[in-house]
Amino acid sequence: MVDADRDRRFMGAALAIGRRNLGQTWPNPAVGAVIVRDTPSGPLVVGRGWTAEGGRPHGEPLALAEAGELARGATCYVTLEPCSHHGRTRPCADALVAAGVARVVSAVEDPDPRVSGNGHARLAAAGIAVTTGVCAKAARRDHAGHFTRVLKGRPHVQLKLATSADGMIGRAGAPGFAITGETVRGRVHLMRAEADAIMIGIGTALADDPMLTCRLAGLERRSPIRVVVDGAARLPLDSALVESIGEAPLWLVVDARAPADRRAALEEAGATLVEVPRDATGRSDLVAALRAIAGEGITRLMVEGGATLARALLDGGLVDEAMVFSAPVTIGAGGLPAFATAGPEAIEASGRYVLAAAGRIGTDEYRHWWVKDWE
Ligand code: AOF
Ligand code: ZN
Repeated sequence: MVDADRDRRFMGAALAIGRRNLGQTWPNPAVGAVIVRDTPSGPLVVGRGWTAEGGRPHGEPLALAEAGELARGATCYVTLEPCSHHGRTRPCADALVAAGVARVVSAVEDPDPRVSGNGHARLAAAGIAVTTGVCAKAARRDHAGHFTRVLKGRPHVQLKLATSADGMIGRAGAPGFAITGETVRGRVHLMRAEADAIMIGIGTALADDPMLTCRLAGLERRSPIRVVVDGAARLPLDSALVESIGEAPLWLVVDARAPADRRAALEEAGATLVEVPRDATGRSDLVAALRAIAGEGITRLMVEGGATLARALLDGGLVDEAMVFSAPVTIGAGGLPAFATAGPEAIEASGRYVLAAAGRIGTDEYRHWWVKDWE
């Protein structure tokens, strides 16, 4: 196998294990590291590590610990530039040097100003052979939360939409009306598990009374933080969201419209209030809301509805990724249109997105869009 093929193959393995803790490492990125030694019978993986829940330890020291002495002279494949700053632990670059690693293959430079090229430079200065940019596009997408938070001061926004054949996302007076099938439901819960937080508008909260937790067997602990844009603090105390606060935190984005007694009651029930200004239309300022949420450490935000919030985020150029499921059903009279004024074709028509993947999940089709910035 030529070296470039081999590098891509092991970086693929590092990317796959790095994704294991997506949604669990905020405010840090979910990084994967694989340590590979040459043996007479071919390359052998001697250590694997991925960023731990809560963001520490980082991936590299965990992989080095597993490799032990076998790391000496080996190659480390890592999905993000090893850090060079002194946090609570020593920099990963220094740990790689101390372990005697001969070569480091890294996917992409870390945009964090504390690192940003210094990690690679530190390795090279210690005589380690450094190759960068292997599988960079895949790594940028996996670390889109980290990149967007560091570079834009807001979380990466992933919009999830499920529409009927006639472009509806629900039926008036039918709360929680399921458009897509059971297999898509599983995929959506997996997307929830890989998000740091999940956001909906108060209209959807009132109409559907959703819980927004991940209810896949074994992944219940991976429920994201639930965020409701609820400017006037209207969420009822007996809503499923408030009643399930013990399972996953609930944050409410409120503005000056929110009455003091409602704020106090919701806080008393365990919700966290995030106060933002109102925008020109009198609604909660979404840019400010995203900035505040990123300030709390959220890097990956999934948005599950409804049409008003989806439209506002799309119009604001704030959607980075969109997963659109379409079901072969027709809603007809009483249907709620996907974007209040337009269908998911608005994503395609905007010209801002590329189709990253499309296919079928169970009875439904999906189209997965990514903003062009990540090309
Ligand atoms: C790595 N490997 O697995 C991760 C990295 O607050 P600290 O000290 O944990 O540092 C957080 C920063 O470290 C974060 O902003 C990002 O730049 C980097 N994350 N780096 O070498 C890892 N998760
Ligand atoms: Zn590190």
